[in-house]
Amino acid sequence: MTTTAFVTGASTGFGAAITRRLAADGARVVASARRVDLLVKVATDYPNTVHPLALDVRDRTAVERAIATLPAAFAEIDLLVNNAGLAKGLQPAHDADPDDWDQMLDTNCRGLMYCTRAILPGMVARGRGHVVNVGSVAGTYPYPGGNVYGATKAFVHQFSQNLRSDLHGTGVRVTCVEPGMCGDTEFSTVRFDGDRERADAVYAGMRPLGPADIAEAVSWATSQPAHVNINVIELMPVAQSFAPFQVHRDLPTPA
Ligand code: NDP
Ligand code: 8X3
Repeated sequence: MTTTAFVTGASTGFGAAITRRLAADGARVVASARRVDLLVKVATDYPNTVHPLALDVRDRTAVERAIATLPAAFAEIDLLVNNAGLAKGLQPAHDADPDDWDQMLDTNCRGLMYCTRAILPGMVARGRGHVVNVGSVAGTYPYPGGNVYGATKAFVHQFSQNLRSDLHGTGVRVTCVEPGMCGDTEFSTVRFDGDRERADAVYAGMRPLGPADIAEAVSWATSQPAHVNINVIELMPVAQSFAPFQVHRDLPTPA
């Protein structure tokens, strides 16, 4: 049976790679994001297979309308990949811009909730389906300046686990994919408001993951036999690992 997938944030980065990979694997894919010109470029390579859809996931009414009015060939979604998201800024909480915080919450949490809520009923009614949420290592491991971004990804992790509980017995599967540093996307350029030099410096002198690695994880998790649920996939580049706790030492050194 042909899978019908709905991928958010499909215009660049992970979402474009996931769309291409799923289409190459034989799925029909609704590729959604705000920049429809970029979606059309992806769709051009997969005629009749990738359906470009202009959508801002923060707009609940638009999400509900878009799901309700999909062309018949794309209407019965078996696989939702909630990938749209962003980090904005790296300032400590006391200096951060509250508008950046709102945008991260609205996109990474609310947008993901809206798409899930709109698509799940069809999956439950058909007794099959798979929701893949894109979290991050930032949802588990804190780092300076990660404040709200990391918190939104902790939400994505826990929402995914709670979905599994709600969907118990329905046949619908849920996976949270939690990558570490990944290059060749717009992630850091967006985080630093278009400052390419600062964005490139994040990946200087190391080999990050690439979007194809994330697409591979999604393809693997969604191609397991129907009785297997991959709960969480956490992946990092070999060049990234853990640091010790930081310790602030401001007491006088004993003589
Ligand atoms: P990109 O910036 O390349 O991709 C983000 C995608 O989200 C774009 O397609 C963008 O499309 C879309 N998007 C942003 N806001 C909205 C919105 N309001 N409505 C609809 N689509 C939106 O970054 P990545 O591919 O790296 O990131 C994808 C996901 O992976 C994000 O959730 C990110 O947090 C997560 N992640 C990234 C990591 C990394 O190191 N790169 C590591 C771990 C997780 P458009 O602007 O056209 O709407
Ligand atoms: C992005 C991963 O480590 O850059 O979610 O915050 S990290």
